[in-house]
Amino acid sequence: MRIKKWLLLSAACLAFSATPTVAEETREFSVSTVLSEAFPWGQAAAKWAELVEERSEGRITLKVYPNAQLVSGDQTREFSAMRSGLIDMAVGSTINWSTQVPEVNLFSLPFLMPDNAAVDAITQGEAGEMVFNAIDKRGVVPLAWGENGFREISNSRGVLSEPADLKGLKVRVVGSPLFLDTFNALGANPTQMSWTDALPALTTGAVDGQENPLAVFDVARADRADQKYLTLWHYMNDPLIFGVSKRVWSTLSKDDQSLLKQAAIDAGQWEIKKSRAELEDTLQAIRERGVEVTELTPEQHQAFVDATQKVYEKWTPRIGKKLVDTAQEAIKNR
Ligand code: X2X
Repeated sequence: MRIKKWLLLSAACLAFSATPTVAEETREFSVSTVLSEAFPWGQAAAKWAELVEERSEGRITLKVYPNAQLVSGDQTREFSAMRSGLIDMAVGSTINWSTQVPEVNLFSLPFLMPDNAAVDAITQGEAGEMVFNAIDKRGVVPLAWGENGFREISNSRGVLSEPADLKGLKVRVVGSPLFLDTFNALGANPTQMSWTDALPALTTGAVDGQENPLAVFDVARADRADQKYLTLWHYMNDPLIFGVSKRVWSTLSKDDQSLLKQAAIDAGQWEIKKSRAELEDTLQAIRERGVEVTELTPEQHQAFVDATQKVYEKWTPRIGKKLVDTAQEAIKNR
């Protein structure tokens, strides 16, 4: 009897050791995005999934859920959902994560980054590392940068070329408090709402304007939602971050962690390059649809910069003075 039991037990052990180890198991993870594959943002996530599938030889599948559907459209809850393990991974905007990670408000400081080189000086340098550390401390492992792009303002009312033109303008902004301060400083009347509600609100005229990168304006056909006037003021850039919930990360082997990270870096670089390269054509397409595009003179630009300075006074302590200084220094030396 004893021997029989022993034999059974060893057979069970053998069977157990013959099952695949964690590293060899096939696994599927959810990846949240706000915008679908019709937009560069969704394409960044799709590329990540494609590279991971290829490099893991089908062992790891990233299933992309666009339109913030895993948080019922409430994009500002994406980060906390990832932290709590409800979402495994995300390619997310710094704007949408800013309520949980105050440091990423850095990128929303008005007119901080004048050009792509300024964006890269932050993300590829010490300031970028500080931002990644802040994200990591809050339960998400940041792997790589992508880009939603410079956000430009559009509206249905008329040409915007100086702060006075924004007076009383009802502008849809994302649900991040810094945006209220920026648009209040400009005399506008900002309203927070999720992206899902933005187009209907523009279409019905509940709001007059919105701000988003050109690619988003173009693909979402904001011109059909009465957005006839577009001002290229480049007031902020909206980077994307590829992130993984720590709960998931800790279950991965070192090799799989590196595989995911390298694939995210490659997908991010691919998407940033592609988005920037497409910008001219996108602008052309928008113009051809009859949208009146306004470019600012240096003086007009400066008037917007001056009008929004108090946002820095309020937000620099919240973001962290050292981080803001480091970013500004990097921009100066770019
Ligand atoms: O809601 C927006 O404006 C969008 C799609 O750009 C973001 O998620 C930040």
